[in-house]
Amino acid sequence: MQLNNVTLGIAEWRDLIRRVEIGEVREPLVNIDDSDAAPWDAIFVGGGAAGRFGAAYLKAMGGRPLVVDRWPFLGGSCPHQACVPHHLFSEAARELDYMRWNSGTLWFPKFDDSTASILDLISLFRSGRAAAHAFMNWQTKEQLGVEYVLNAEATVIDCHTVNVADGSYTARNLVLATGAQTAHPRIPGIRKRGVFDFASLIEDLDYEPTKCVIVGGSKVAMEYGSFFQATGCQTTILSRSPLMRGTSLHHVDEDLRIFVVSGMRARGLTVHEDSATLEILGDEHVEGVRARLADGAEIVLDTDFVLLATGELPATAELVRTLGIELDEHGFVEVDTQMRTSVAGVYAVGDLIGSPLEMFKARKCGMTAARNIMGEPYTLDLSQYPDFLHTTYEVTWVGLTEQEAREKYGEIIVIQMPPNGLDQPIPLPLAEGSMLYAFTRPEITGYQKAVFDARSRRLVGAHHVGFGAKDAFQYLDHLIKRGITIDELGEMNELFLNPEHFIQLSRLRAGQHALHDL
Ligand code: FAD
Ligand code: KPC
Ligand code: COM
Repeated sequence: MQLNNVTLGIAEWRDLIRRVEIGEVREPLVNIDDSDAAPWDAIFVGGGAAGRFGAAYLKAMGGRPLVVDRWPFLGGSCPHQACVPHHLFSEAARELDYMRWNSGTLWFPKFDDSTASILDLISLFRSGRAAAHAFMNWQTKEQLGVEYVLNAEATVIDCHTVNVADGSYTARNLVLATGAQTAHPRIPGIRKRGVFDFASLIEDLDYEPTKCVIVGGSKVAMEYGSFFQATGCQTTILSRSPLMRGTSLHHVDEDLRIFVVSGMRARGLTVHEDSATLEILGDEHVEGVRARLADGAEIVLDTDFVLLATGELPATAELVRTLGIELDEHGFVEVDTQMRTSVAGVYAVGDLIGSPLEMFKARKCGMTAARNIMGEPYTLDLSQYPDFLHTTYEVTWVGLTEQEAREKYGEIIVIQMPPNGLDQPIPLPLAEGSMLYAFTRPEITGYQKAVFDARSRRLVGAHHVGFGAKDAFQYLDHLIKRGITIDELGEMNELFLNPEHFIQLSRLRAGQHALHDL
């Protein structure tokens, strides 16, 4: 279906995507300007965050990109199965937590979790996600002027050629951007009905789970587990390593970790760290999970719902076979800091190249590939970035942990809230999202810590559990890279009451010639 000469509005895109999804439209959705004889500078294989942003950047620089995606929309897994549902679930988890803690007080009704349904929220997401899909297609075509073929599987033939249902395309360069999927562990019984990963959960769940076991300790495990538990679905996490201390998360401060994990337990989640999942039990449908705990004891957990959250891997077999590209030791495509693979003219971007599996990285590697293809050398620096996850809290961090900073700088100072050594819990930190708790349950308002190199007086790490500070960490990351000091922080202007109290707490110490902890 050639769409280049027509302008589809959001409603028309939604309808077209729906027609593809119900099987009414099967052909590729082609947005290519046939009158343009210019060669393609790059074909982006996959139009998720990495491919779409790479193509948009390359186009903005005056190049001609083509994006191919097997789904009938651009944007990839983010609006379809990943970030957007995750944020919907995490917001629900937070709301439910709030309703539960405040149940029967002030104007809050007695909380009844029988009305909180996992299936309802997934159905709500599924029926609404096409709005984001439609916008991605509209923005990419009408505003960004990027050409694409959707609803079309791409097969890479060689380093210049990609076959798509409606023909073959050649370009100066290829940018591989095909993403990653849940790596299914080898556990007997894993194919039973009732065992999901983040993608099949969205696509296939058709019953209300009554109990849940999560295999794995990733961000997805913590985020989805917190949501399931908040709906009243008794949830157990079986994690091979301590949560937030596995290989996938970096720079997690131990005090922050303890606040987060004990907060999950306080809300009724069972977390078995250092455990092994041995078998998924049941006839056709899952009925239980057998596991070995840290102390060696074996247990059987009754459940009708298992979520696999053991991390992700890309599908690379075909790319290795046709192109001979090299993989790293974890199975991701090996690239240099300019996103070049081992094959000349072939770039790889996004989840396909491995950690961190995050949007900023996916989009920025797309941009990096585009700039290098267009002859403007650019290297992607991933040595420091801000990170976050949700439980019923928002958890954010950037830079070094207290321990890492002590090892690196020797002399450091720590400013934290609440401070150490209090004889009873205080309602701090305190800001929007925790004001009611301050007067009812001061111990759950949050936790935060800033770490400074005592000699240079520079901020080297910031850590936060609470609400509303995620945005600040995007900018704190930048300020840390620019070397912001405790003195400069003290000169900033807080919007009191502020979610993270770093500015005013810095001001309480900045007058000291020799800095002390607070
Ligand atoms: P994808 O978005 O997966 O895009 C790959 C594209 O390639 C797809 O559209 C696919 O259809 C297409 N494709 C694959 N093979 C072919 C083929 N042969 N032919 C044609 N097309 C093909 N990150 C954040 O920063 N914030 C979050 O809140 C967040 N939440 C997340 C929640 C969950 C549950 C998960 C799983 C991940 C989350 N992430 C989050 C990570 C984020 O979703 C990914 O890092 C990001 O989507 C990766 O983008 P990508 O373009 O590399 O891959
Ligand atoms: C949630 C959704 O619709 C994805 S849209 C991304 C919007 S933006 O980052 O402003 O380009
Ligand atoms: C956002 C998808 S949901 S993309 O990164 O804008 O393509």
